[in-house]
Amino acid sequence: MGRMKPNILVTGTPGTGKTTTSSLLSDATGFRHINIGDLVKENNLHDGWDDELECHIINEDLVCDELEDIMEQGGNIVDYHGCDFFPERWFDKVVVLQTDNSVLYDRLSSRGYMGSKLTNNIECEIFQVLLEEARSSYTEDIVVPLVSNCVDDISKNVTTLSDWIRSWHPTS
Ligand code: DAT
Repeated sequence: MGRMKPNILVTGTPGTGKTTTSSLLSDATGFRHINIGDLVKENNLHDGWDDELECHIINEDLVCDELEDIMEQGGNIVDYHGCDFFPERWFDKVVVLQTDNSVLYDRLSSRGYMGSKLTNNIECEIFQVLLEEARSSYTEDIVVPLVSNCVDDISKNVTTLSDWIRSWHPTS
């Protein structure tokens, strides 16, 4: 039997607002917010620390194993700055948040990002890496880019996605 509630993936370059948006969407819908970065840390689903990229080396197989049963139930909002290693069948919608470079630059700087970590992320946004990754990993009609430049955008996006969740029916 198919799931009775949809699963949504919220992806995008770090700083585009994935966690803020997912958390508010979770409040609005009662869906479970799964922050992959936190899950990896809490459950040790990694192969150590990458000094250069300053992040955990995520073990994608362990993450997918950990989430399989939960995703099967539906009702999940998954939040991660990558999207190409999840099983395609998990998601009914893939949201790619996008932020203007200058706005993103300020956000990441105030988060303490500097040097190559800062420029790598800005380049990731300029070259629309996550949008490309989403489009090559999922069917085109479920991938939606959403602008996330200001607080108003967050509210709009949460409303759009809550409406979509409410109108979703198990199909097929
Ligand atoms: P992400 O999870 O994509 O890394 P975040 O939700 O942690 O991003 O947001 C990073 C910071 O930027 C945080 O201080 C909230 C702020 N922010 C995010 N999206 C925003 C938006 N659309 N307008 C204003 N501030 C935003």
